[in-house]
Order: sequence, then C-alpha cells, then structure tokens
Amino acid sequence: MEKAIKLSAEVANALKARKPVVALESTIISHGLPRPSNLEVARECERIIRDAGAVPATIALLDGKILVGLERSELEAIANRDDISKASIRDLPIIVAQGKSAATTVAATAHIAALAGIHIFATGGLGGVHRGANESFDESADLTALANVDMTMICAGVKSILDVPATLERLETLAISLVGYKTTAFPGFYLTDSGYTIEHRVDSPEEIAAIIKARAEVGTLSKALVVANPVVKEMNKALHDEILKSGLEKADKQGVVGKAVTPFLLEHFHTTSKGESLAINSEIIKANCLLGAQIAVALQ
Ligand code: PSU
Ligand code: MN
Repeated sequence: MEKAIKLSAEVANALKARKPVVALESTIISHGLPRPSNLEVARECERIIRDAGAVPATIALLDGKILVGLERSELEAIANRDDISKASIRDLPIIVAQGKSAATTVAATAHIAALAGIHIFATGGLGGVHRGANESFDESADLTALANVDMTMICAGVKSILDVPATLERLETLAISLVGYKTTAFPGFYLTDSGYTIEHRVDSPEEIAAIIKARAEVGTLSKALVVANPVVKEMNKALHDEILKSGLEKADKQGVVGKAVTPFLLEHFHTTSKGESLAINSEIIKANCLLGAQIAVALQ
C-alpha cells in the first residue's frame, strides 16, 4: 500500500537538510476565513515564512492523501473546493481510508506535523473550552492533542469566543507549557489582552529556542509549548463584545453544536464587523507565521 502521508519535495528536502520548517494548519483556510481572502492569506503566510528563512509546510488531506506541504493547485483546492470537511485527529484514518478530502484543525495538524518530524507550528488562535462546556462538554480536541505532542505552538492565545479562564485551567492541568511573547497579559485573539494574566514572559525567538532545548532535558518533550503572541492592533472592544454576544445567541437559537460552532462564530464575526475581524484575523495569522519562522531559525 502507498504511504498515507506525502511530503512535498520542498518539505522533504528541508527536513533532510535539517533546515527550519514551520507547520501550518488548513482549517483556517477552508473554514476560518471567507473566500477569496482565505487563499490570499494562506499564500501570504507561506511567503512570510520563506522570507524569514524557513520552509512552510501547510497540512491538509486531499483525496485520501495526507499532504505535508502543498503545491499551488493543492492550496487552491483547499481554499476553494466545496467538499473539504474539517478534520480532527479522530477523523484522519476514516478520511484516508475513504479517499476523501479535509482541512486539518490544530489538533490534527499538530499530530501529523510531529509524525513528519516538524515541531514548530503557527496558527491564529487555539481551540479550547467553549462557554457552557460544563453542560455541553464542548472542549476542543486541540487541548488534549497538545498534551500529547512535541510541538511549539505559536498563537494569539485562544479564540475569544471561548471560556478563556477555563481554557487556561485546562492548559495547566494538561501540563502544556505557556509563555507570553513580550507580555504577561494572556492575548484574547481579536483582543490584545483577554483580561487574564500568565506567569511567564519571553522577549525573543532565541529565548524561546532555549526553552525548547530545555524541554528535552527536563523530559517534557511529549507535551506542547504554547507561545502566546498578542495582536498589535486589536479590534474595538465594545464592537467585539457586542458581536460575540449576538453570535452566541444566534448559534444557540439555530442549534449550532459540535464542530460547527467555531466556524459559525468566526463567520458571524467576519460578516457583522464589516471586515474588521477579518483584517485582524489575517494579521494575527501572519504575525504568528513570522514568529514561528524566527523561532525555527533561532533553533538551528
Ligand atoms: N484559529 C483561527 N481560525 C480558525 C481556527 C483557529 O484563527 O478557524 C480553527 C483551528 O483549526 C482550530 C479550530 O483547531 O478552529 C478549533 O475548532 P473546535 O473549536 O471545533 O475544536
Ligand atoms: Mn468542539
């Protein structure tokens, strides 16, 4: 049988030559951003990483193959095709065996990247504990995935649609290391500051590289390190809170549950904020890609 995981030539060569590589997820492209911005941002991210001296490895499933590093046409397919589902780790064997196509979440991307030998990963905002999770049990598999993988995860904190303090508690319980980049205010995705503080602060990619090296020595390589990088220009806070409130109400009224919740709320933000959340979401992802590449380069 052919192998299920296929590395692009660029990624395979980079890994063989021990060059810096940064993994990127694809759910953001197919379910997190509207067309045509999704493809533009995805391309821009890859360019930013290359310009910083690293190799981007966008991960997705196309027609039953797990691709690590996408060709131009493959990235277009993920951005524009209508048959791209949202895959978490548990969906991977099913999609592969059935020859289907899917974008990978943070959980699935981290899992695949580690299998491929990539240990730096940049995204927008992590998944986490949803509001009302004490009844719905809706907690993103991103958290448990990061508790089981050797990964440095660059993000703007967790998405502000979530229960942020509960997510911080879960990160602690799951022994996922957490540092703020140039801050001790935990970022709130669209907002620079979620209102919750974190203990550890780092100020340079070199400092993060030193922590990554220390992880091997202290035996925490099987768990992720989360680097929380706040957005520079945040969304208007009043507008943010208003859109979040109406989005949660609308989701509740329409009975949106499970994996549809996050894409539904992000879409509500993008349509209701008249482009403001989209611009900020794009900035977040790009800034995290740059920092990811800088960390990967500093590690060498
Ligand atoms: N960050 C973004 N946009 C996104 C996501 C993260 O800026 O669309 C995606 C990631 O793929 C993440 C997923 O893993 O949302 C979380 O979904 P859920 O809450 O269903 O686990
Ligand atoms: Mn969920």
